[in-house]
Amino acid sequence: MEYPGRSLLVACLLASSVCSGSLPPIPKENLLVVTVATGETDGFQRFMQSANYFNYTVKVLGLGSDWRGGDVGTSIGGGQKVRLLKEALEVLDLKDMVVLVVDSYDLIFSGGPEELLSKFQQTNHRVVFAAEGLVWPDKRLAEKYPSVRSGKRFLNSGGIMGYGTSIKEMVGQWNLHDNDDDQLFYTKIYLDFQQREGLNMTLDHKCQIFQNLNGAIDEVMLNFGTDRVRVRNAVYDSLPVVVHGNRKSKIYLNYLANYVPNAWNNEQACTICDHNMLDLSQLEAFPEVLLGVFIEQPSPFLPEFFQRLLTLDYPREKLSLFLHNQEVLHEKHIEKFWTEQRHHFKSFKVVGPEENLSQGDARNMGMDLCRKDSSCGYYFSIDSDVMLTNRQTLKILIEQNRKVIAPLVTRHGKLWSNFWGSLSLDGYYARSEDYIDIVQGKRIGVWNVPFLATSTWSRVPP
Ligand SMILES: *[C@@H]1O[C@H](CO)[C@@H](O)[C@H](O)[C@H]1NC(C)=O
Ligand SMILES: *[C@@H]1O[C@H](CO)[C@@H](O)[C@H](O)[C@H]1NC(C)=O
Ligand SMILES: *[C@@H]1O[C@H](CO)[C@@H](O)[C@H](O)[C@H]1NC(C)=O
Ligand SMILES: [Mn+2]
Repeated sequence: MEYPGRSLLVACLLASSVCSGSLPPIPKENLLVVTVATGETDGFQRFMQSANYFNYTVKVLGLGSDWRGGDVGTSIGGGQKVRLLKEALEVLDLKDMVVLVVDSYDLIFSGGPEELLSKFQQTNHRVVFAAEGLVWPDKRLAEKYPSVRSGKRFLNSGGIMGYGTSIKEMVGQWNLHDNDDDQLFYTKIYLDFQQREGLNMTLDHKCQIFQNLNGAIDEVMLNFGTDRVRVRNAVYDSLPVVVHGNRKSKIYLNYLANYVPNAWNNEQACTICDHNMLDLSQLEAFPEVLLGVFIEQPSPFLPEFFQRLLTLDYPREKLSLFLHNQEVLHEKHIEKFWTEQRHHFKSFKVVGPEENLSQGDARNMGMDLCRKDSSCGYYFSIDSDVMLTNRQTLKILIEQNRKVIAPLVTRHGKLWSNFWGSLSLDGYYARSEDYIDIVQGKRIGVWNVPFLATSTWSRVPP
């Protein structure tokens, strides 16, 4: 049944500032999105994909220049971002403009410009920063922060939104070095009462606009719609527009970005999986693949496991094998396999239990073999308790044309079972923080490997 006022009600829900009767909405054309990216990393492409989906216009600063802002993933730095922003704003006409400044390697959009502008207006401040529950980089500043009754207390500079003239005034104060810390710079301004009032600054304490994921993973969930997926903060009952994998939450952002904003939906399943595929038939030769096989525990049906491995549809002379066996009881199976099959592979290396290698060292050794061999195009890691049920697995994986595909690393709390990737020079596997380096900024697709069945792996949706 239709009733009068229904459509007005819907419009009010979408942009409640219109309904509060206070201010006219800010036109979309007045929004300027700015980010700094020195290279078009996978993370950057993911950011742009989400921006394009919502028709954001993004101004990218610094492309092609050298990064001199330090290693922001693990230590302080990032000042170069502020310098480039300051330089850019100096020459722009900012009258009536609203500027959104965001990171791009570790950030995606989950909502569109109208919603963003409306939520910004509702803050009733001229400058709004993202907020987080953990203070960084200087813990000693924690007590200087104004206390909040509920919500996140500390500033995060991965997301800043404000009227252009105010943002310009704020970053105009920058006179530090490129490797000084951007977040510390903004924090000091915010903690200065005069400046905070003068610039009319606030933090987005309840994640209406910005969701920082570090320390907040338990607060967020995915909301599946018919054609879109959103991140919802269940603590503040909000639908943040910007989602940021700050600090150690980058893997979790990778996981969310497997769905948000429309990478996966209930109707079409994965909508981006067939983007940028590789056509194997167009290659002159099949690339070489190193298979890393890990027998880290007694495994029933090991001979059957080997049989399945041999049925892989791939030119045998392009396959090398690295096998780590931790179990004395399996030595006879491996001996037989090795005797019968080693000549059919390009190379075949076994590391047995007598080497007393830890699991992590063994996995690193497998990857290193590939990394140090320039003819090794891809690395495929499989555990002996995994059943390979599709003979085309290698070909399909190569056709996906992704840097890293790992079905299990995206599962919270469960880091490792199978791993596939054409290795770049920047990643090592270890069950430590190094692990983040492997996947940082790279796309991981659970959907990419629907043909690997393991005892522990389950498919989307989560
Ligand atoms: C973006 O713009 C295109 C073309 O104008 C339009 O078809 C599409 O619906 C817009 N997307 C969103 C999310 O508004
Ligand atoms: C910020 O400015 C708005 C008007 O633009 C005003 O209503 C509000 O009270 C100001 N907030 C603070 C904290 O000064
Ligand atoms: C194997 O390594 C572990 C830990 O590195 C050590 O405790 C153990 O004694 C070693 N065993 C043998 C047989 O060398
Ligand atoms: Mn960031």
